[in-house]
Amino acid sequence: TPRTQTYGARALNFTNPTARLILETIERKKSNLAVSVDVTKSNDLLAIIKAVGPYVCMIKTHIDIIDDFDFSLIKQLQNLGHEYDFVYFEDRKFADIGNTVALQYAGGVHKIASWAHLTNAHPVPGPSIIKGLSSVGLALGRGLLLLAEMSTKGSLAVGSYTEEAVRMARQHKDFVIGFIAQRRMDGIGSQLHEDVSQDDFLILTPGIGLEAKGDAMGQQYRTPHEAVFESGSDIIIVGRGIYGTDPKAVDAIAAKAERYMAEGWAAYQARLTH
Ligand code: 5IU
Repeated sequence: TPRTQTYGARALNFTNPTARLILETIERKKSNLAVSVDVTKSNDLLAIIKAVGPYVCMIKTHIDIIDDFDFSLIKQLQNLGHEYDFVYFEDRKFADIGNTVALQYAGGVHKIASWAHLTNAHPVPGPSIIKGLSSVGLALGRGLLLLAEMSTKGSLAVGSYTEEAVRMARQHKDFVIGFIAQRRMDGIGSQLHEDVSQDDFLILTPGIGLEAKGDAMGQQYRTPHEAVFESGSDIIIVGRGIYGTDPKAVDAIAAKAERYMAEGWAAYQARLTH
C-alpha cells in the first residue's frame, strides 16, 4: 500500500504531472517538509523562502495577504523555486460555484493557475468545483487538493463530509491528487463494489509543531512523528513553528527548517519498515 511505498516509487501511481513532480522532489531532496509562509511583506516572504529553501519540497503561500503585492513578485518566487528545487502550493481554499472558481483561479490580481503547481478547494459546493478548477488547471498540468479535514478545534469537516470529499476525489483522479487531512484516507468513502486497492492520494497535514500545542485562535498542533508515522501523512506543513519567533532571524529559521525536515524524514523512514 502507499503507506509503505517509497515516495519515489509512488510517483508511478499518478498520471498527474504535479503529483509526480512533488513525489520526485521529495525523493531527491529527502524532505517531506512544506513551509507555510504567512507573512504580509514581499521582502519577508522572499527572505524566509531563501532561508528554508534547501530543506523543503514545497512552499505554501497565501498570496492574498501580501500588502505590497506586485506581479513582479511572482517571477522572483519562480526563480527561488528553480534555484532551491521545490514546488508552490497556493492555499487558496476555493469554495464557490464552478464558473466563479475558474475565474478566480485563472485571473484577478494573482493569476494563481499561472504559477502555483498546487492549490486546494473546499468540497462544500460538490463536484462542480472540481470541474471549474480543472477547466483551467488540467491543461497546465496543475494539481488540486480537497480539504477533507481541518486542524482547527470544532472543525465541521468530519464524518460523512470527509467521506464524500474522498468520493469526489476518486471520481476526478486526473486532477485531484490528494487531501488536506490529518490522516490517511485509505478505504474511507469506498463502497464494496469499488476497487480502491490501486488508489493513491497525497496527504498534506497542517497543524504541525514541535513546541506549541496550539494557538489562541483554535489551531491545534501535532508532531511530525504523530502525523507521518502514526497517521500516515505524506507531507508536513509547518508555519510559525519555523518562522514564528522572529520572521527576520533567517539563521534561526534555517536551523528550525532543518530540524523539522529531519523529524519528518525520520518518521517516514520508520513508517516504511513498520
Ligand atoms: N491550515 C491549517 N489547518 C488546516 C488548513 C490549513 O493550519 O486545517 I485546511 C493553514 C493555515 C496556515 C498554516 O496557513 O496552514 C498553518 O500555520 P501554522 O503552522 O503557523 O499554524
